[in-house]
Parts: sequence; C-alpha cells; structure tokens
Amino acid sequence: MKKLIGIAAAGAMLVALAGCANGAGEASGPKPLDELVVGFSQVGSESGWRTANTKDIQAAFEEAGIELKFSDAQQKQENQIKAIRSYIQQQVDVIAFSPVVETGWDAVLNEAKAAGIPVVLTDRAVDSKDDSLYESFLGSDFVVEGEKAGAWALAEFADATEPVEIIQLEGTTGAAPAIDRAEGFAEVIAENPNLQVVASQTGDFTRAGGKQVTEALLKSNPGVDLIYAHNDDMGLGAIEAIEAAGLVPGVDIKILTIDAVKDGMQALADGKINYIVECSPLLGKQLVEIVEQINAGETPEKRIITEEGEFNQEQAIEALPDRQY
Ligand code: GZL
Repeated sequence: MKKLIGIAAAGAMLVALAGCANGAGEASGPKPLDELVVGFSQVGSESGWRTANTKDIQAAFEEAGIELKFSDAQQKQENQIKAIRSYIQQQVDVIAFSPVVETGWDAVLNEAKAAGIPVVLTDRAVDSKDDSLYESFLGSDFVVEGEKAGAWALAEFADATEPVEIIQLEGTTGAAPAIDRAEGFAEVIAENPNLQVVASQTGDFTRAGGKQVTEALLKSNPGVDLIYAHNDDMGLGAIEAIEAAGLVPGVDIKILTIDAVKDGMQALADGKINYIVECSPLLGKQLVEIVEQINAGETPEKRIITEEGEFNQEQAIEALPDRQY
C-alpha cells in the first residue's frame, strides 16, 4: 500500500511541476501571475533581520502582483506546521517557509508533496534526507558566515600571549544558522589554541535574550575578552549588559556579530561592536523568481546562496547612509 501511495505522490509532484497544479494535481500549465497564490510561513518577528526579511518578501510579491498568504509563527514549529497544513487545505500554488529549526519537517512536507504543491525553503534549511521534499533552498551559507567571524577573531587576537576568553551567544537552539555559525567559527579559531570559548548559551536571536545571557555569563566569566553573538540583536543586548556592568563595550570587551542590520551597523560605527559579518535578509526578489520558474514548469536551482559581505567600523560608517535595512 505504502508503495502505491509513494507512486501516486511522485506522480502528483511531476504533474504539479509541469506548471502549478490546480490542487487536484492536474497540470494546469503556467497561470497568469495575478492568479497565483503563494503561502508563506515566517519564523516570527524576533529580530531586526526578521523584520527586514518579512518586509522585503511582502514588497517583492506586491510588486510582482502575486498573492502572498503570510503567517507569523512566533518562533514555534507547531505554528509553522499548522500554517503549512492550512496552505495545503487552501490548495495554494506554492508553499514557501523559513524553518525555525532543522528537524521535524518530513511529515508535513510529504503531505505537501502528496497534494502536488511545490515547497521552497527560504533563509533556513531542514535536515531532511529526502531533498525531493522541496524544490529549492534560497539563503545564506551559515558555516561560511561562522568562518568569516572566526577569521576576524584570529586576526584580532593574533598577538595574544594570554588565553583569549570568548563568550558565544547562540541563536535559537536547533536552528540552522545557530548550528552552522557555531561550527564555522569553532573550526577556524581552532587554529589558535589561545582562543577559547569559555561559555556558550542561546539568547534565541533576541535582544532581550542576548542581554539576559550576557548578564549571567559576565558574572561567571569576569575575564571575558570577546563576545561572539550569532546575530546583531543579541550583540545589542550584550552591549546593554556590558554597560550596566560599568564596562565599555567594544573596548573592555570586544563584540563580534552577524547580520549587519541598521542598529548593528550603527553600534559598529559608534565603536560598541567591533566587526559584523553580513547576512542578507533581502530574499524577496529571488523568491518571486523561483515561484515564477515553478509556475512556468521550469526547475529552479536546488541551492541558491545569497551574496554578502563583512564590515569593520570604517566600512559601516561609509555604508550606513545607503543601508536598505
Ligand atoms: C539568518 C536568520 C537569522 C538571523 C537572525 O538567515 O535565520 O534569524 O541571523 C534571525 O537575526 O533571527
């Protein structure tokens, strides 16, 4: 029986990719863009990055004249699964989402596949072994972002003769950016055994989380030299905690973050953050292009990695006036 279901699901997906399925799994050929409906499940609104990402995606679909059904999961996987199931019920043409964590998606993605609805991953990845469950992944290479952060730390403390104590503020537990940014950073700093992560805890990508965790970890690690935060928002929370402790952020304790959203770049320009690795939230235009390709019966690239840079204080001062987010 299972085999039969598998064949039917595969058939439905093949039919669906020859232009968006009409929900009953029949190929209906390319639809006019103003008849397309896309269901999008967003992680939440936990950070400046997320706000910019949401705005950019909504604006891109508005501009393309494609209907976007949007749901905010408040960082809860069960809310994303509910939203995806609702989009399946509504027989949308494409489902796109940013998975809050890597695991636990196969069941609902198989339901979308059985319904003949193509799925696109944006921003974060899933750990599914079956990559037929999604058409494309569009987002950053978070391991590379961690490696870039590690390379700056190596250079910044190259002449250290004493151990360099590092506190790591992790993103959401189980989220691809948290897992990969930690992995890339650890790999690179291993080159200098003086650089030691003395404490690592999740601040859940929020400013409040970054502040709370930093307050606690400063007490148990008074000699910390560097805070490596997986995003600007937790780094901004760390600044508040450092100042509350009567210390000078960026001087007494250096701060290294990832994202490069406006508030983070302003803190970098002010010398309170020392270096930022960029992670672009501007995925809207490319997501629309992927949806248009699927609608036209074309096969999008499986993995589309966004271009991004890195900033020191001088570069932040220069970039700030034109910063889109
Ligand atoms: C990265 C994204 C992360 C950002 C955080 O692509 O998933 O989630 O780095 C955001 O700011 O909360």
